[in-house]
Amino acid sequence: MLKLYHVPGSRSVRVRWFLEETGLAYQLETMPFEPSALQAPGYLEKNPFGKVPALEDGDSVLFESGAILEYLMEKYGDGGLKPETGSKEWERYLIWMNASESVAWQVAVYFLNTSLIAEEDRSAAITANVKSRVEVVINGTEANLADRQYICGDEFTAADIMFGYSILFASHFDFFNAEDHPNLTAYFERIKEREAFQRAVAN
Ligand SMILES: N[C@@H](CCC(=O)N[C@@H](CS)C(=O)NCC(=O)O)C(=O)O
Repeated sequence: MLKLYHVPGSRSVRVRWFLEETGLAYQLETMPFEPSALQAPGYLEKNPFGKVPALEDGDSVLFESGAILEYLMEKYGDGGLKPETGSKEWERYLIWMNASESVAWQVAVYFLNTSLIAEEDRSAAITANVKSRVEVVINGTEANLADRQYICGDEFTAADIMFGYSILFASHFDFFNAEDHPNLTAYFERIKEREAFQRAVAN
């Protein structure tokens, strides 16, 4: 059976969400968000970066949330979560799958510099700089959602799992609101209504 190494609330939520959407059977190995667990030699054999998620499938071990989703779709069928190759939706799928861990993840630098590191080590210049960059990404997402229900089109796809988790993370900060970002706010509500999402974020 598939075994997912998981820290509640972390990026392993993406894999759990995918597994819940598709109904693939899995076993959850819940770990503490601590270097003693994530950098333990036994776990570094599964994810050499010392991060979650990792997924065990027999003698295969995968890491990187996007790679795991692609692996599961290729190996076990996509569960209708991948647009048809060559379609406009597929073009957006490729873009937003990748944007989820690149431009959208600049929010993490903001989090680091406003919460995680000691106050005396924080830089107002870095905070202001990254904030303005994240705002451009948020506005670009708002525009993308102007004429579609989901990130690639009117169907929910794995790109909504990847990007939806990035938006979940961004929602903990003051980056978007219903007045200035009605499309993104409605999208986020639509995502949160999904039962598979709700099961994935349950601890
Ligand atoms: N690009 C990786 C990022 C994985 C990642 O950074 N996971 C975080 C939790 S959201 C983690 O395990 N951090 C532990 C640490 O950095 O010590 C993915 O998408 O799987």
